[in-house]
Amino acid sequence: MGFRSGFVSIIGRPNAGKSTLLNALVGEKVAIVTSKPQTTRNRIQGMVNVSAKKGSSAGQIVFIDTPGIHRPDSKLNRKMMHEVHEALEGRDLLMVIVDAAERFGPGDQQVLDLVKKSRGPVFLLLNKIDKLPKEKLLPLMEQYARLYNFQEIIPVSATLGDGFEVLIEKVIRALPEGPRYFPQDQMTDQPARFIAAEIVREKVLLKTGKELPYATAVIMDRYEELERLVRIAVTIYCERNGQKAILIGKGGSKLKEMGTEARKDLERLLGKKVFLELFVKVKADWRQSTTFIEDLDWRKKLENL
Ligand SMILES: Nc1nc2c(ncn2[C@@H]2O[C@H](COP(=O)(O)OP(=O)(O)OP(=O)(O)O)[C@@H](O)[C@H]2O)c(=O)[nH]1
Ligand SMILES: [Mg+2]
Repeated sequence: MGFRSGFVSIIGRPNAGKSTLLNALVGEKVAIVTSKPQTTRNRIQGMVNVSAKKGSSAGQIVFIDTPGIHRPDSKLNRKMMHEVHEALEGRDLLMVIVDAAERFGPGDQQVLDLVKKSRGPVFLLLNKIDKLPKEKLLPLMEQYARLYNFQEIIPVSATLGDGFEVLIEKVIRALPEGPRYFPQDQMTDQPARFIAAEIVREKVLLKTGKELPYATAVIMDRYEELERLVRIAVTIYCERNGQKAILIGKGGSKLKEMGTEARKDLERLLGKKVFLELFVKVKADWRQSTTFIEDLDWRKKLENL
């Protein structure tokens, strides 16, 4: 059997576990994860290289993580949904992921409606089965089988890695023969400086309350790789002065906390010492600004160089 390869888009509701799954499959943190919905804002590719086994071919799977499917109410949200639609085009396989521990609701229906409009094979992943009583799994699989003609329904736990072997095997089998699209040691298509900005955003999301995550964006001002050190300066944007005060905290304590955690992650990721500077700025209504939102998109930025 020849080498197989292809692009596999992962779509689903916010918080279903798309990014957790991507990271676990790739074996490296290429996408940020938090318990807050709408964490992911751009589509992210993660590569998985598979070696040949008895009865199955070797291959390379390019998984594409996407923002959670939701009804957009701002330019930022529209841009996020645009990223989902981009991932629905030109891929070899679609993988829908649902939180098996949650009831099927209007959000899931919205996902299903999108799936029905798409062409090609579709897998359904029932994620978070670690949270589901065992006897509920089979009825749930039957319930989903009635909703759509999924090519496969695979129960997984993205956090425990349950079901991964079956998943990889079935994905490889569903892909066409093709080339290795990326070098074997490349894990993601994102530039390091974009991942660095994302890591800072993750800390902001983790360290702040309910409303702030949606109102914050992180822009890389400086990324300078020296021999032993990487110098990074980023600005965290928010929409109001009150939010700025929360982000900075008493005597700068919150900002310092976020900076320390981000720096530790970055040093691990980059394998070098990191000198990280954080700034906070207010930019009213940035979520409605087309130019600002384009500035957040590294693909657009690379095109404009
Ligand atoms: N118990 C359990 N929790 C999980 C599993 N997979 C993901 N989670 C948790 O679910 C939450 C959301 O995970 P994400 O990977 O950020 O979800 P997402 O679908 O990428 O979310 P958005 O980017 O906001 O659309 C996090 O708190 C994860 O730790 C799983 O298999 N089991
Ligand atoms: Mg995500």
